[in-house]
Amino acid sequence: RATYDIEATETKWQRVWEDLQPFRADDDSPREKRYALTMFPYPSGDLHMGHAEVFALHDVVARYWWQRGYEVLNPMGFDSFGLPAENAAIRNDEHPDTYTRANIARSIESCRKYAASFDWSRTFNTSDPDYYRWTQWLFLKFHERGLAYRKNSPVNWCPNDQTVLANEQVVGGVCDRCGAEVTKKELTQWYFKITDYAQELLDGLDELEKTWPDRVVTAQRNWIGRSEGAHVTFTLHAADGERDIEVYTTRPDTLYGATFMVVAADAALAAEIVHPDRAQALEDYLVEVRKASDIDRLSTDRPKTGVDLGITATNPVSGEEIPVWASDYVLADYGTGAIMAVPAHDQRDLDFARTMGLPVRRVIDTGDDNPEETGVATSGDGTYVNSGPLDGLGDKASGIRSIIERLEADGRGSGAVNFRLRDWLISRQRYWGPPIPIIHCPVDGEVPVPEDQLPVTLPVLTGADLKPKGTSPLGGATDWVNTTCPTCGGPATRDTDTMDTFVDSSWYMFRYCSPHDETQAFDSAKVNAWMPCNLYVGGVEHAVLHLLYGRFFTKVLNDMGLVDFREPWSAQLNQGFVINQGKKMSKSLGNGVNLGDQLAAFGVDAVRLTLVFAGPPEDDIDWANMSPDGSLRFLQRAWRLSGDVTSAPGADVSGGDLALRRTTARTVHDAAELVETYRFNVVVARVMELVNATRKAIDSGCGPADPAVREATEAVAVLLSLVAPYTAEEMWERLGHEPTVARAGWPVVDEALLVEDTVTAVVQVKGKVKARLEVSPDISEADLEAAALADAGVQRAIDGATVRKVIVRAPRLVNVVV
Ligand code: ANZ
Repeated sequence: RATYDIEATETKWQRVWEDLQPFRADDDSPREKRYALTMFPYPSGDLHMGHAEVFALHDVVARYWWQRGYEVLNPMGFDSFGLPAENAAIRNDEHPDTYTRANIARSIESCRKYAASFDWSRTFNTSDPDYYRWTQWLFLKFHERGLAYRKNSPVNWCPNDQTVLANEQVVGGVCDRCGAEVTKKELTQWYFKITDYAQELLDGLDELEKTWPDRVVTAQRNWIGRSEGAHVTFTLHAADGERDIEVYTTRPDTLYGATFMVVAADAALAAEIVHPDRAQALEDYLVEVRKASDIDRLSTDRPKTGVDLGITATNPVSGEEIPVWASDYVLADYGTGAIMAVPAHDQRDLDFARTMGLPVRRVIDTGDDNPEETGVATSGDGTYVNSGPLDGLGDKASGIRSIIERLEADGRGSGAVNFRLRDWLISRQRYWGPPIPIIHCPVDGEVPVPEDQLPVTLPVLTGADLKPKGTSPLGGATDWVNTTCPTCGGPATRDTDTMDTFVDSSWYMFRYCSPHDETQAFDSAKVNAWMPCNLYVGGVEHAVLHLLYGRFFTKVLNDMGLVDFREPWSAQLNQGFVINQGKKMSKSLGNGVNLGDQLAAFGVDAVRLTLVFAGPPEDDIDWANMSPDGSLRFLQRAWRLSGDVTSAPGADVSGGDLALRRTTARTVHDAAELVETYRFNVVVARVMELVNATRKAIDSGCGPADPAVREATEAVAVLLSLVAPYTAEEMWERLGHEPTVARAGWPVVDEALLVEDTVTAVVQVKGKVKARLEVSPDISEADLEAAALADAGVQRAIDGATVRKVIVRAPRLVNVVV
């Protein structure tokens, strides 16, 4: 059997595409615009199976849009700042830029071979000074608006690696890289005030819910973590006098059951209010507390620890005096950092009460056994007891309302909303990121670098200079650090921190709209013309941080008047993982699949087709169960059709074989809907069916000269161009057309071919099928009834009896009741 030479074909078409540039997006095109964005990669090596999957899926949509006549923006760049490049540079004693650029060059080469339809004229790297100049400019704009600020805060600190760790990097109190015991350290850090937008970020999800994956929307809602409750003020009797302290609670209605208070042990408040006799105990306890991560601290099954602060507070509704404790299960930076403990109805409070021998008082009778005896707090609904004026009430909402009203009347509290979302810590004490464009002056304080002095470029440091030392490596570049104050001209120093890589990726989608603009971050008119992105394809691991930060940036840019929309990504699709033998690919398991090897063995098209055909895009793909060789056989089979067609291009198809024409029309019609609903695997299945039908028509039906065969084969080529671009080009050429099939246009479907000619109507008499009639799909109820009653078999079944009722459901069913 004839086959095509994979390697020669790939080389041939890469040259043609290089020449024709079929995917270059024209800002001024009169066509309707579509923006297909896929998450840009981190250039830590060459492309791998995961990239192959996401680019193949993404390309189906981008290429489909071109075929449908849209002007498509489908850009690609590189998220090139960050730790891997820096660590590689330390290892190899080189500059991170060297490592980064080598990987980017390889990845671009691989993307080209892979025939991803990216517009390479718009590519950039976030580590290019031409890009990070504008990242710095955006920082200054945020600063101007009070959205970038510095504050002291306790951060996780690894004394061995001399670096800050994220909460996720502290496992069981030790550093997950080196095993050293992690401590907390107070550091001055830069933050973006994302909390100003908490409510709006939450509200926006109601609309996005319609077009974003559920798991992403849910993850964002949980992360933002809105809760409603109240602030309640207790009077505290400290050794040096009285003071008010406020707690945040979601259950103000349980106030009569508050039998003690707990203050976060590491909050400044604890040290301020502790009785002098208990100060040493608190001090000792804090040493232990600093080792735990927030995740550990909030865990319910962790043994409770704490210190009695030796003072009391007065409950604002009952007047009761209750003891005040410090513990680590209360977090310093959530709510007010202090709680009223209601052990009967909150499990962590109950565990604490039982450990410390504190009283438990039930205030809601839920019908369950008493928590004091069972050790299980009851959080359900019930009737209030031991609660003064609330006693006997059975409704939580009124209970909450009533207590809040009372607190407000007494000036001891008010209704309140709380968010779990914290401000975004953006400073890093590392080298490979955009320097924060601030100058510290002993006279003028924090002075923004004037815009015309941007970018603040990184000083060139290599190898050992980059090693983490506890402060930013930039601090060692003395010539760079020492500068003059833009305000007073006196000696001053540069801020030595760099920005988190998530800052770079929060605005890259805007930059693609005018990537080479040297005068501004982006051209607003162009951005407004292309955006919001019609589709964003990428990994679900970015469900929270990246996607939330990008939304936040968009809202700020809208407030600045720079863009006319408030959400950057209208629709979103998350692909699954490519796994092998049921497990995630990993070096230690030795089950990695090398993309280059697969491409060499089966060709680009077969690998792409396999990934698209594997199942719904969201599902994981187990490469061990795939058969790229089967994909290759199918592609060759499709390709052979193009060699068999004998009619000329442009042949009149109207008289062609009707059955095949109907199959073609139905396939093309359905494929459009299937692509739009991301059921790409079904598109492939339908193309396979069309290939089979065409083969049959050639071999044992109307024959290769029938124009319906050409029509079908051309449709196969265009549909395959979404998934297997090389095979599709070869077919198109053999069918006598000029390249490129990628821009051939979606096949025009004759609507008449989609209409079913007849449908079968079933006629029942006394519940038994007595006739089947071929009728028009749009037959009226009256006509169908008449036709049914005229049928000889039906008449025989009625056999002269009186027809009592005829139930007609046109066009499929008639039921005769006698
Ligand atoms: C009394 C109470 C009674 C509570 C009850 C719950 C149930 P969300 O929904 O997450 O906002 N809390 C408040 N601040 C805290 C902090 N800094 N660290 C740890 N826990 C804190 O949770 C709010 C509830 O978590 C608050 O309502 C408080 O406990 C606790 F039957 O107050 B509650």
